[in-house]
Amino acid sequence: MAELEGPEYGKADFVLLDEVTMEQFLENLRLRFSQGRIYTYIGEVVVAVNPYQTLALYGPPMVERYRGRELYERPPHLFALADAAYKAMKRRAKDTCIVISGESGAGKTEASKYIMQYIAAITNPTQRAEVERVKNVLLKSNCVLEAFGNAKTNRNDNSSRFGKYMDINFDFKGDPTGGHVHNYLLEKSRVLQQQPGERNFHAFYQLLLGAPAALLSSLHLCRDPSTYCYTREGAQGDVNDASSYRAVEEAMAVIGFSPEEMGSVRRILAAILHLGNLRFTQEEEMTLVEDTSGVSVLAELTATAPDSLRQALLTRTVAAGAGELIEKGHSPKEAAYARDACAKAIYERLFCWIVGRINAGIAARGYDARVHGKSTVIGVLDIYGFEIFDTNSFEQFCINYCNEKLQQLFIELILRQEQAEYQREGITWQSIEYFSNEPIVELVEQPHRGILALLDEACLAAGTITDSLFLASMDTRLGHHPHYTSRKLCPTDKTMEFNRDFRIKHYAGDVTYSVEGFLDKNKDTLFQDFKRLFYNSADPVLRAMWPDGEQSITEVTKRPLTTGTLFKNSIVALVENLASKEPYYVRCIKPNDQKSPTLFDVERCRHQVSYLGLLENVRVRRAGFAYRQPYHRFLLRYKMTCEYTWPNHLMASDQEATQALLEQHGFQDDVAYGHTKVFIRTPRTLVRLEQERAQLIPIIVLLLQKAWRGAL
Ligand code: AOV
Ligand code: MG
Repeated sequence: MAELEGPEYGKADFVLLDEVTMEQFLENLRLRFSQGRIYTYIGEVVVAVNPYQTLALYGPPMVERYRGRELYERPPHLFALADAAYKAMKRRAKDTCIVISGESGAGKTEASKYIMQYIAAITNPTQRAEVERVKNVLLKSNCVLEAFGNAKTNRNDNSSRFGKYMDINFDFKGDPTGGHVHNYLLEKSRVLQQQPGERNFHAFYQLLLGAPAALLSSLHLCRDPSTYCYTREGAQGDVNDASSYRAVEEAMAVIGFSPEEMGSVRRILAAILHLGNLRFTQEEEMTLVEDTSGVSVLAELTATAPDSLRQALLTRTVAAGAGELIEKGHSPKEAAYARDACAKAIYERLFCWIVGRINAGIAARGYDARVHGKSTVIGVLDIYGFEIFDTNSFEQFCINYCNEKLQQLFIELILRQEQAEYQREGITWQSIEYFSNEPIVELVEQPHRGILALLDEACLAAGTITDSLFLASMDTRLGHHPHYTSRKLCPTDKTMEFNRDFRIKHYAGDVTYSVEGFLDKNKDTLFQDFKRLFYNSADPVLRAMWPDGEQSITEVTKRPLTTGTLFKNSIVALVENLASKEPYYVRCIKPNDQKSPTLFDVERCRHQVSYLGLLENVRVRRAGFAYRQPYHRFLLRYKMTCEYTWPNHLMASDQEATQALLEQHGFQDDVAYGHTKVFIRTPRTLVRLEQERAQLIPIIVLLLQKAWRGAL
């Protein structure tokens, strides 16, 4: 179909498969992957296979090939999709969004960067300085967000540990005027602990391995990550850490972080590493910090008073009724818990502060809708993919729930869009059966009855409730649910532990979660003492991160929303936002678990094609009409195949001309005529038109050459 793609490259669109079977789908995917053709369409959806190698697909010549072209004029590519979204935004003033999904390591983040790179490349032809600045900040923001929000996991060396939705605003000329990043739940528990073989966030290793020696010593750090409890697991570092450090510093400067702010960020990172090394002991009734020099280093780095710091580490203030406050000493265990909670909180707030700072850098400046016209938006969603580890905890639960929501949206939009289009064009159609993941979404989020509600209930219950009691309450209340099970409900299943594990049948596979830590992570308590301490820091960045530190303990009576509920609310809002825009989809597939550029693991791919609902997607596309084109576009491409339309038709409308063309070919039974578009049911019809066209082109070229020579 598409330019330069012969049959040896397989089908550029799965809609063109002879039969829609899993085998044919996989064979086509494999064939194309083996030739470096990693993109294939299902109508307007791009299916992308991670090539695990650098392909020459993204340079300036490629941008030129796709700029302003229609989807089918060129081989399938992310650039074509980005261009389609851009055109919809520019020509029809539509807000659009590009939703990139797929499991961990499938290539979502890379795809999102190529899409942004393309949009940056095709905009601002007149080189307006402010637009150039905005584009630069948008592009550089990825580097900084990845340093602080990505980490090596056992699924992906550069795994996103937060969700990212980036809006890019455009003026009436179609040039970017600004943008905004929304971030979703950072996996902050990673600051404390990583599974074997994994690492903490890149930023820590980058600082340790990339910072100049003098800077490190001013932060009281040494190069070796194994010195620090929090970075011990991934201590070998990565070859790129040092060079990434410089790239991140440069990117931060471009975004507009001041040298002072960057200094604060480095000190905060260092403080977290030092904090992790603090140990507590008990002498008589008192808890003490083992190594007191640690406290003075921390006080220096956080610009706080050493005594206040020590006090926040070893005690907490509690309200004793009647507005009275008393100080309660920690046991060493409590102090260690508070230390870890503090480290997580600092990192999370640092990350949010960085996102806020990036947003300040890309906020649309001086944009006035009355003068410049309505601003339109392209949103790009790149979120953590579905994941299964050896041990899955609250974080995986949230991440996988989020992926369920996105899958649900995909199902709704793909159906809705098809139906809406047929309706708009006055065409009747027959709907296709889908696997609906609605029950799984409900299992998690239903008010009063879902897992998140039961978790909140357990968190609200007084003192004695434990993770395993929470599990027991799920077993009682959700035991009947077809997508929920646990060892108690299924005693013979030895892959689960009694009183610890439960399992959800997700759309993308079964995941066993360990309930350990669920209550704690959901409550996410941080003692007010720390907040107040940092609020009083002399470091303006650290101080700005704790606006809630001003409250006194007696004011902090209202229970804050739990992590699970906050996350659910943010994802529900995200899905609503996406649904309000014209969506474009990239469905990423991970070809193997070895990161090999040559291995196409058929079973792994089969599983992904199946749960992503790609076959159903093809069927829906084909059940109705495989192809649709506005009449004038259709004629532009095929008018040469009919004497009534070549070189130009004389009929009353493009629709009549299209009708004449198709009837001359005998295709009248395979088409329907909508108000503005022609709909073709079977791909074969289009293939035959294409063949005819391909045969005619050399003749026409010859004729034109003759005519040209004659004219000379
Ligand atoms: P993800 O975003 O989908 O996983 P990434 O986009 O980080 O996955 O891709 C993982 C790795 O695959 C990258 O670091 C690259 O090495 C390689 N890769 C992906 N796409 C391409 C491409 N188009 N060309 C070359 N290499 C590629 V996660 O964030 O873990 O859900 O949570
Ligand atoms: Mg990612």
